Amino acid sequence: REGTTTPQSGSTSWTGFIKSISSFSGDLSSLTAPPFILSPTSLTEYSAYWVSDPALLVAPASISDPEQRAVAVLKWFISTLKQQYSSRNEKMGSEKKPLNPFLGELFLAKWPIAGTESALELASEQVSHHPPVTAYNITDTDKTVKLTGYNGQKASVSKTLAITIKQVGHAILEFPKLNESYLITLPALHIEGLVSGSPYVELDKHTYVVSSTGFVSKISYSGKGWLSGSKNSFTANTWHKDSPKKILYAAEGQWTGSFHILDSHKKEVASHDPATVPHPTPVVADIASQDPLESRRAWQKVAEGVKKGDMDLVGHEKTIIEESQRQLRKREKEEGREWTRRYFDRLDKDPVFERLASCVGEQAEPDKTGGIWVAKATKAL
Ligand code: HCR
Repeated sequence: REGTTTPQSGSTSWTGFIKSISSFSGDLSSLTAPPFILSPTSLTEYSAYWVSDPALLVAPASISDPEQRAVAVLKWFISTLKQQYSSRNEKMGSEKKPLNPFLGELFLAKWPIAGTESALELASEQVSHHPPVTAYNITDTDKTVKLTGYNGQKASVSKTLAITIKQVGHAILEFPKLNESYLITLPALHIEGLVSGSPYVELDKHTYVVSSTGFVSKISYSGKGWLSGSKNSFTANTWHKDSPKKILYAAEGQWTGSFHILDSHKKEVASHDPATVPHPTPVVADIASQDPLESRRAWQKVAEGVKKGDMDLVGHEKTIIEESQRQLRKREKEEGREWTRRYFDRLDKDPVFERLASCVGEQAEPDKTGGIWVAKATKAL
């Protein structure tokens, strides 16, 4: 059983939802989901999932050997997958449809780093509404680590009514004091369990984690097949770009569970057990003191409606937000200007991405995300 939320079978809302999936247009926000699979959380908050444990994200910065740093980055990356892709199942019983962020929406959060005076700070911003694109920048007070990226989704529906999602965008992890950067490509995914009313995410294809020092990791994903395989499975291999056939490290397991990274002699060099590491919740300002563009403040009444299952309130409050967004866009058009993004700049090409992506034959798709989004150099969080 994948989740605990089951629709009353045959209920009108469920039937309507299945119909809405079959006539799906490719825009996830157009899916009319029944109240029990609506989330009170906006997609801008999902950027926080990159920090499942602050210590794991900053750990590579204090490792002196580049090869061992690449292993620590691989460990950190795999450890984030559980939060990113299965935390709604664990907290709310099934995957939920997040609130669709408006242009300029912000989610600002912090995490203290245990044992230090430093903290990780996140600025997540909706940089495009059509197509929907969220950008994020996470950095620590001491500027030893910086993770910046953006993502949009291209969705389609299969004949078996699974929603297939290609993520567009990427993340760049930098250790500025070491002058080292990593490209992280994003996995594809699909939503299973829709017909049975317990949706959950399964990852597809692969992720590359490519270091400027030449180490490349490929994480390949698979799920439970008809005859074999386990849900949420992965295998990972690491090599150096100059000797692609020589596998230096390997790992396999379930990204929702514990895993071990082994060297070529099958000796364990790193391991992770999500049950034994803390998952501190990010510190977010009180709603009353938040900027009006901050997610929890802007969506407060909609979120109340979702939690109470009061769809009239949800509809009414959503219309207020949508109408005010329409007015803003109208005024911008009349004045011949566009919305100013607070934390991100748009590029046509990013040389850091180009250099790292060439090692694995990846290409940016700026036409699908309204550009390539990078953190503004001067903007303090
Ligand atoms: C696909 C998804 C929205 C996008 C979410 C993303 C890809 C956003 C960026 C994060 O870094 C990682 C991430 C994690 C989520 O797993 C993924 C969401 C899962 C479901 C949601 C769909 C829009 C929900 C469809 C609604 C179903 C339940 C009917």
